[in-house]
Amino acid sequence: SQSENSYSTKLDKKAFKASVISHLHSTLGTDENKADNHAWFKATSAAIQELVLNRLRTTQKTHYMNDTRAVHYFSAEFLMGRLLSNNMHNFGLFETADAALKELGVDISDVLEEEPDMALGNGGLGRLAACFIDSLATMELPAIGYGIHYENGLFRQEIKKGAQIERPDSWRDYGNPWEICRPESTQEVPLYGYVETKYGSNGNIQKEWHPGSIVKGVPWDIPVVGYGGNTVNVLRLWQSQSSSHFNWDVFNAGGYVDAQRENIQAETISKVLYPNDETEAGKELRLIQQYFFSACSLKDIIRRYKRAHGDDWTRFSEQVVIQLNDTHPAIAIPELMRILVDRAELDWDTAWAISSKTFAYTNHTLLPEALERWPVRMLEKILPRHLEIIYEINHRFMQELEKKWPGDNVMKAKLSIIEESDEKMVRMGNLSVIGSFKVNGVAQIHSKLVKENLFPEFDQLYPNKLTNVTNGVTPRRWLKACNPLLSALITKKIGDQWPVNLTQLDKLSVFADDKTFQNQFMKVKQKNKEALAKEIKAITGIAVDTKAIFDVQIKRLHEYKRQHLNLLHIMALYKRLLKDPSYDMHSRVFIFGAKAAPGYTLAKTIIYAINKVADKINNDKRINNKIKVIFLPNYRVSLAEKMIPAADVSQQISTAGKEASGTGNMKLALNGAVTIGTLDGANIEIAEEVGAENIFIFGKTVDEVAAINKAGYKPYDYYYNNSEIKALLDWLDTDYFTPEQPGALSSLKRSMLEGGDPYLVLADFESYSKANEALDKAYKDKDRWAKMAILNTAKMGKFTSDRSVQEYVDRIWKLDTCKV
Ligand code: 26Q
Repeated sequence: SQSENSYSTKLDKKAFKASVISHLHSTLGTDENKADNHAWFKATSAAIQELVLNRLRTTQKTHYMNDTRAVHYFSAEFLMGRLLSNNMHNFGLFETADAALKELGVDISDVLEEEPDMALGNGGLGRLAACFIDSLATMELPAIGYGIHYENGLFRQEIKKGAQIERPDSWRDYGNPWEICRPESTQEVPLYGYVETKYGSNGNIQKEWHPGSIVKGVPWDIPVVGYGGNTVNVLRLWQSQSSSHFNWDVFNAGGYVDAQRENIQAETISKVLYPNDETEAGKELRLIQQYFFSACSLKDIIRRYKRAHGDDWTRFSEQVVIQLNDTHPAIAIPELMRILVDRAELDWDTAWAISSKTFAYTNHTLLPEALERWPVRMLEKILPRHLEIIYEINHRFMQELEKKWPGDNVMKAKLSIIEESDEKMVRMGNLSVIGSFKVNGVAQIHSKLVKENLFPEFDQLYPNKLTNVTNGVTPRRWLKACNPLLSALITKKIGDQWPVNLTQLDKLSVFADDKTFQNQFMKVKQKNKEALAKEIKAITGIAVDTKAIFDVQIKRLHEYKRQHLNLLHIMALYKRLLKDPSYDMHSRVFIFGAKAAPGYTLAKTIIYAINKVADKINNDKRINNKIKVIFLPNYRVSLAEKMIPAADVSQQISTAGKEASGTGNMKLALNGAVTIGTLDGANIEIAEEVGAENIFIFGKTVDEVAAINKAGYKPYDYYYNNSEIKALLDWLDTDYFTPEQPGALSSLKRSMLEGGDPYLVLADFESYSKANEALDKAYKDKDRWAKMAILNTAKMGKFTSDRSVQEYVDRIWKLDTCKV
């Protein structure tokens, strides 16, 4: 109706004020005089949520009436961050809300700060899912995100005496204004038990799984508002609940997760997000989590499909496409087969034809330790019928291989879903490739390595299955909302369409040499640096010079990301300054944000090392404040939104071939930071876009890394042949940085010598040091730097998640837009 469609013009300042006050009274039970910032946050969110829910109803009605094909994005993680600011921006109501709250005597930024992050993800993979559902709604595509309603998201990080401490993240303590519980759509999930063989209605052998226990999945819906506010899709997150009539078996969680567990209950399943990214946990509870949300989501999809199509399965894969965000939900493949074969009593070939046209799989990593494998024994215990189905899938696949490569058992062993090791394992990557119609990597180089190194035989067998879709980020959150000053400047120059058509940023290129524009652009950067400096002061007590280079490395702590290479270089600069106080360098503030997996000892040592080196450098009067090192605790989406607009330099320094894509690299460059980075992941494509003059590339290439490893890498050669490297590593072995704890950093030195330096830190050190010198020189030339910064923003058009999603739509999902 007309009134429903005039959503964005419906609320002027006066009406918005009235709505907030009405919610303050009737939803919050308080009033203008008593309300604190949190009450204002709740009331403002409620006012916005009213509009959100109207559009949600209209969207769902429209999708239902049009019986649209939809993508179902299955992900164990959705790193949503805060929603209020984004939802206001997407409804075009941010300025209205700002002005309305001002008249009520309330500062909107204080209100926004009240919102806890939805930290239901570890890092890149989880945030990518959040960017994709933002783009899907913005592009008016029928889509639903399916995941887990973790009671505790990624742990809150505290730094005590330089070391990381994990604390639980309870993001719903004071209620969440966005989520809606849908008890009417509760699903039941079977677990454990045994399989019975019997005769089905048509006289064929049928299998029936008699579960040992059943848990309930209760869905919570989070509305996902598209830019412009027309389409509102949903993110459906499942919460586990015990179902009264079954007993709950004992299972182990272990470590950090163990500490969170109070009792052996069904509720445990959705209690906590596993904090290990890029490492396999192999824990029973993790597998149960994966099955729990996959099974709930599939049942939900099938219920919706049957409402429209009854028992006619022939159109299922025309209506439903399921994207697997890594192998975490891969158990959905045998689960769909189980439903089709055991429940719907379709024959195997018919079922497989449906299933293998339904799933597509995204690979996010090549690191062997991150490739999921589950013990056969564990599957047998928890999901006995699924194990049988996996064996059947594998058996038929082996027959297919025999036809293609007769007698080639080496090939069969390689491609088998079952790894015949001492403890037999199920390889979820192989299952995903076999069970999907498309498999994609997340940046060109990564997808090439997926084809050539990870799955070369699969690429031969299925020539068009493996493909690339380079990642992207949503410019609504990562420029418009987080960097209002730069956004306003850009809009003044090129109009207001860039948030939905990011390649228009290229129109800024013609102003890259324009002195006036350079001044305006760098003035915005300066203001953002001042805001971050204030934040740094408030959080750490440390004052930083905002004329210094703000150099930022923000990402999970992992050896392959090489925060320790950055640290070694900082120590080198410090040493050079101590040796020669006139050493020529522009002052620089090195800012880190990183969480380490709680069980990853070396990663925690690197955090400790950064903090200890920081203490020493920050308090050393001899170096005249030339260097400051800041470690901001509890890095998360909302902190990223404050750091990224203020960055001059973006550190993207992974060992070539190890970072699948990276997405922080895109966010930073979009906000005018210049990258110092290796030829890895999406850095390569960023370099292509901005040009070699506007990025500092260093280090061994993928091919060089392979050659070095083949020849046998000898880190000691670098140690003995480069006196600076030797001095730096030896420095870690003294008590200079940790007088109260001698030897605390020795393990870091050892990892790069006896440990074999698996990520080639020493091999890349000199090249990194040179690139840093070039960067320092470039920064001293103000005009040159301004031009570089502008061109970084101007050339980031490719990296909008709208482009990524459009590629998925064209080449994988085959969806039509549905105007609401
Ligand atoms: C697996 C098993 C058990 C417990 C946890 C996990 C687990 C959890 C999260 C394994 C991996 C992850 C996350 C991986 C991830 O974030 N990968 C990143 O994905 C980004 C989006 O594609 C890329 O840009 C990054 O390069 C990649 O590292």
